[in-house]
Amino acid sequence: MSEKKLRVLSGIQPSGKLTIGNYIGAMINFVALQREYDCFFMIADLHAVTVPQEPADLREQTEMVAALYVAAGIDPARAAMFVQSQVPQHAELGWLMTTLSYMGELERMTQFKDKSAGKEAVGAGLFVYPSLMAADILLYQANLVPVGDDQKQHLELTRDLAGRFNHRYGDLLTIPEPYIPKVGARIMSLDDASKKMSKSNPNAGSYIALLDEPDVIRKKIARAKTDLGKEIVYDPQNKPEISNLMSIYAHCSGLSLEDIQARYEGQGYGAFKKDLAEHVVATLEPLQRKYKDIRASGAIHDILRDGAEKAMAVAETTLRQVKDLMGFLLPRR
Ligand code: ATP
Ligand code: LTN
Repeated sequence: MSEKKLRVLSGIQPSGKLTIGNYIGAMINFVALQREYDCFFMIADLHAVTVPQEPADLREQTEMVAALYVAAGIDPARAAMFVQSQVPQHAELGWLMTTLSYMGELERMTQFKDKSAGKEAVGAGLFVYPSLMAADILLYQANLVPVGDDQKQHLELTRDLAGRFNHRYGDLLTIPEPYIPKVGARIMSLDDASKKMSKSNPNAGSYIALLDEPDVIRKKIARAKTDLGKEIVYDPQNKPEISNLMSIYAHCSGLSLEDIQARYEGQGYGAFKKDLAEHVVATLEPLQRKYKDIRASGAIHDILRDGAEKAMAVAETTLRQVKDLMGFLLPRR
């Protein structure tokens, strides 16, 4: 019996060097889901330009994210990998979703509040970012969206917009569910565990980039902030810094938080940090090797071309149905 596979869509912005937070919060799940779902993984370049990007950097970072997808284990034969701006239906449905969005609900988005705080000139793109993200998801009629915890609110808005569309114009759009990891959905900054680790943080010491050299990783972990005291216990409330390092440890070693706690009983932060650095280095080493091979092969361009073609076929079908229901005059075929 061949049942239709459920759909998955997600994306990462090429707005800097991908971090271990992107990896643990999102990419590991992309790789896990591709076996059972019909997957679309996007490089969200139209989202990245909601804050200024140097053109040469944007191009380089776009290729970098694509190669990291493959290096992390995304199989282009199973999952469509594509660049958002190469599938123009995103921009078009993005506009339609903007017209369906309310100012009030966009004003409540914490990502907008964080990214616009203290800025003199705030780009309008940053404000309507969630409407474009809704379009990304709804174009593919995605059932599941693997993301880190910080995107939960955007997913809620996507669900509201899909419901609003269906109510107003007819039942067309699939209401998506977020898919958020139980541990590691929110990896925090190494210099401040009250902020999420972010690739656009100007302090490179605050994140571990997936392509950081082993010695850089060792240094960053050695300098990572720790809490008062010296016990290795998982207690995000009272020991946020060490708890964050423990979740990274758990992901890179395969050990549970309890195992880690038991292993370092009676030992200080020094021994723990040394071992943590080696686990992170060992996790990233094969990924970095694969990354270099892929970049050197130049294969990424063909992969992205095929991915965009596959994505466009699905996206165009939905866009046409949306426009028809909304009353746009469609060209005769
Ligand atoms: P930026 O800081 O430039 O806004 P970012 O590092 O938050 O970017 P995104 O491209 O916005 O990265 O996010 C890609 C995916 O990685 C999303 O699913 C997001 O939830 C996830 N993610 C990002 N940072 C973390 C983190 N610190 N912990 C867990 N998941 C994360
Ligand atoms: N806003 C996301 C990136 C993103 C995305 C998407 C994620 C853009 N479009 C669609 C999931 C589905 C972020 O991680 N900041």
